[in-house]
Amino acid sequence: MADSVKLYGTVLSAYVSRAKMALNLKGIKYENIEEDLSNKSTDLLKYNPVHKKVPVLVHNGKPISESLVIVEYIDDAWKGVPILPQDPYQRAVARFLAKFIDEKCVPAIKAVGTNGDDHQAIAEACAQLQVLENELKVKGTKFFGGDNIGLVDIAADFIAYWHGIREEAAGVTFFTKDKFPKLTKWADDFVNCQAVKNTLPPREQMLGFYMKFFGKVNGM
Ligand SMILES: N[C@@H](CCC(=O)N[C@@H](CS)C(=O)NCC(=O)O)C(=O)O
Repeated sequence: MADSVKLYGTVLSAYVSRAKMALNLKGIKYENIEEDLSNKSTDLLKYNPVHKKVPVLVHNGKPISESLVIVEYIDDAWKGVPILPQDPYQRAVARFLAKFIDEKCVPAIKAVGTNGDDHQAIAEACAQLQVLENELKVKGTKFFGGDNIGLVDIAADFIAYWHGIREEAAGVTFFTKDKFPKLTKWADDFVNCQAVKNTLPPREQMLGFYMKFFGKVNGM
């Protein structure tokens, strides 16, 4: 019997796109179920009762939550292009960086434009982005995963696509080619990958969301 693969998500979410990228890399067909987060479905609440968040992947009736756990699950459950390195040490390094992105880097970036002291917030965000810039410099590869995208690239999807649109809406720019030559080049290459392109929300829709978020749009 064919596998049943369902993904509960929302189109604007960078977390959900991570799961879609991993599914694309493995060439897995899946049913995309769009959730209304202001009125969560009984399925979502049943499948992710702890966090009640998307994405949730349901594989043959079994739910998996948390985007990075989902990406690793997809890599374990399906053959094909590997998403994590095979070497145990390199796997640990990839997991470390993915965790760093979620716990330090992206929160620092998201603090820009929302906190009072932007100067301080920008300095902190740049310090965290510099860690990734240095990582690419030392590796000397196109992607964090080498020649092809892997766990760290997928984990950093927000930096590659969402962040630039957020900067435009907030009217604050610090992720520039001058400051981050490797990371900005990586971002361009990443969003142009076949497995990534069709998982990204339409730019105008995303911009509209952030304009509203930053209070730049009246009556929305
Ligand atoms: N750590 C989670 C974060 C997922 C997350 O924050 N999802 C958001 C959408 S972008 C959500 O479902 N929010 C609903 C809520 O907070 O009630 C992951 O990596 O999957």
